[in-house]
Amino acid sequence: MTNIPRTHPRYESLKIREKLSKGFREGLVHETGLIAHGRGEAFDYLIGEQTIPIADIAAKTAAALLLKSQHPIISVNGNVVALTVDECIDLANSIPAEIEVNLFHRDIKRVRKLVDTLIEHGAEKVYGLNADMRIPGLEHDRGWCEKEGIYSADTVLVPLEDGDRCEALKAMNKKVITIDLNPLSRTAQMADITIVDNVTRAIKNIEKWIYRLRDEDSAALDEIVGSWDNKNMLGEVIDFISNRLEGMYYGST
Ligand code: PTJ
Repeated sequence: MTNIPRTHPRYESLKIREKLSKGFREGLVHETGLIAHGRGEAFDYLIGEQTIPIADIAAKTAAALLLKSQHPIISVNGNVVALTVDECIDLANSIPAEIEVNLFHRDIKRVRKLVDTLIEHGAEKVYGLNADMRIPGLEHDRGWCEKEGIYSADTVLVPLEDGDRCEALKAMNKKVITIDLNPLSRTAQMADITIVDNVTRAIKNIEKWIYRLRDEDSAALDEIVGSWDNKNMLGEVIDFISNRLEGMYYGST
């Protein structure tokens, strides 16, 4: 690992890159995961590498929905495990929810490595190795999932998702929460709740809200979820980025 001084202005961003490249060398991250990260990083730059206020409200709404759910699942891929293995386990324990490894570029060796990594870090049960069902309408291997896991879940948290799978999960009447730095992506547009934030901040933030909301009654949670308007929120993110760029270019008024 390169020794990056804490004083470096891009310290956090460079540390995230290091984690991902380590994950790639260890066989957790698919090679295209590095490219996908670059796209996310560009959007993170545009929002100022911070959790913007609307993303915090999205995380709160996601927490309310997860607490309301009967069978919530956190679906993880290579990038998510490489960047946030401990955060995902803590979040799963706090809800409680279960975890399933579900890959875009499915490869059983990588699934096994990811499951083993999650178990080594303390996850009790991880689905994904015994995929016995298919998500209807999804071609190729990324449609495989476990009957007791994603297949029977009522809510799926899918960070860094591809739009097709998000759409197919919704067609199965599941609620889909995603974390995607790109507010223009098809996933961001398709999900019930989109958290436009870096997965490295968002997972911890959802957990913060789980602890804050866990004693609320069902009606209060329903109200939080019911007042969410995902399309409107995406518009707010675009406005946030536009205003920020305008301020940077013309100077703030
Ligand atoms: O491990 P696998 O086989 O499941 O593959 C994972 C990748 C990420 C390669 C696969 O799911 C993929 O190709 O994803 P996409 O379609 O490129 O979408 C990734 C989305 O995540 C893009 O919209 C990026 O902007 C966004 N993104 C990338 N890094 C982050 C992110 N969003 C939040 N936090 C990040 N760190």
